[in-house]
Amino acid sequence: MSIPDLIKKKRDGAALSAEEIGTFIEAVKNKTIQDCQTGAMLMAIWQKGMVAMETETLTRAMMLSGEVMSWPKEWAGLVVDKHSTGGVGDKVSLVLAPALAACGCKVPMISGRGLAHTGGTLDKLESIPGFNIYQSLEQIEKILDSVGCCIVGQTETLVPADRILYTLRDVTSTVDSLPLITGSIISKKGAESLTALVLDVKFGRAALYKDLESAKRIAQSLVNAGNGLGMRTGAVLSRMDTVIGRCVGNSLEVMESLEALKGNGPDDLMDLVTTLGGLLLWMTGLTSDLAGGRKRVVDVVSSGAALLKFRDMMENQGVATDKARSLCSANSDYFSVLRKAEHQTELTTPAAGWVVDLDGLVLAEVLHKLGSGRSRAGEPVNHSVGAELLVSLGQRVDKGVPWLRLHYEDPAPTPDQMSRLQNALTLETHTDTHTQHTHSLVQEMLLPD
Ligand code: IUR
Repeated sequence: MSIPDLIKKKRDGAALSAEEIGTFIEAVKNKTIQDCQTGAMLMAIWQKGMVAMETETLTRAMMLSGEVMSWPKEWAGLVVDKHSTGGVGDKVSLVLAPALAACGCKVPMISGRGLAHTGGTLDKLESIPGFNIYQSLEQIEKILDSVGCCIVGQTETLVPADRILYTLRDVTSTVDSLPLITGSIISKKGAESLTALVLDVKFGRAALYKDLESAKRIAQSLVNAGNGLGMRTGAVLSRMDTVIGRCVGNSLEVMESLEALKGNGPDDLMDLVTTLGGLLLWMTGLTSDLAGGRKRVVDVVSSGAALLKFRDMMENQGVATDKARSLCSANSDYFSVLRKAEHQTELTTPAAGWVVDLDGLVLAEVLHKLGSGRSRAGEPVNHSVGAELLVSLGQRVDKGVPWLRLHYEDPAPTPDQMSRLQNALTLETHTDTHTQHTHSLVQEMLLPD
């Protein structure tokens, strides 16, 4: 079938066969299709959608457009990864990858950069001087062999069709399509030849998906495609309204992750890490149930084994030994290695009361404007810009106590930005009506059949 006929078929709402999807992806990869035709096909898919089998076929065809990793046979059953749809203060990967390596898994974690208000794991790691996220497939295998985990950027040879399609989705308003998002995310995970994959699909005001229902729809589509490609795939639906942990901003989040690996992680962060890690350990069969998986993750953090994996990963990815060791030492002076912003200022509580809300989206948007994130791919970020929450949800506070420490450089926050930040805090001043807020982020899970 010709490309115009394929576009017409999808435009008219029919399901494309495996052969037809193969023809389309092959043409994208070989650049024998015009961009306007690809754009038209993307719009047809956006409008008419795809049934589960078509989505799976699209995902497989995209995966096969480039190199598919192959691992030593002794690693069979051990290769795992996770994907998050993006959050504020989401440093889960920095704790989870070394923890899973300490449990005996192989974790070729391919991560992304921050865009708009959400942070990116690669930007966080690049705030560590010397950390090199660019590693070849050979180097990835070498690091996995000696350490067990690495966190790297997308390599040129994996899923070339996604790079082309993503660029065109961006300029044709077709990013937010269930089958196209599924194909993009799962094809890249499939090319890692994983045994098991866990997805952290976030919902809430600071997430891509604002409500649980839409998050569940995408989670189910991702889980179906992942399992269809032969990876044991599960998903966790987690709340994203406030901040995960206490720090937002690249250097500050690395510092908080190191504290977590030293056993001092905030409860909400550790709950996510142990749930996602526990699920993966269970799906690989390394533990017989989720509770056992969670416990293994808790144990490797408590024993310091996960911290050592993080140290070894840093050293294998270019960080000087003295710097890596200094960051991992007890009572580390983090800012002797990580860059501290030139200025700090504290915001104080306007009244006494209970902390009932901290708006993570407002915080992230202001920090983004102050340079912690980027608006266009390729822009530099200021790793030192960020904020530390000095209070927790549910905490009783007096009037005039510091609740947020802002780290900034140039530009300095404007009066309007300072007032937006102040309004991110909601206090309940009628103490007799106060009810204790629980803060568990995990709402639901989708497990493989
Ligand atoms: N991340 C991806 O890798 N692909 C997508 O389409 C989206 C996020 I949205």
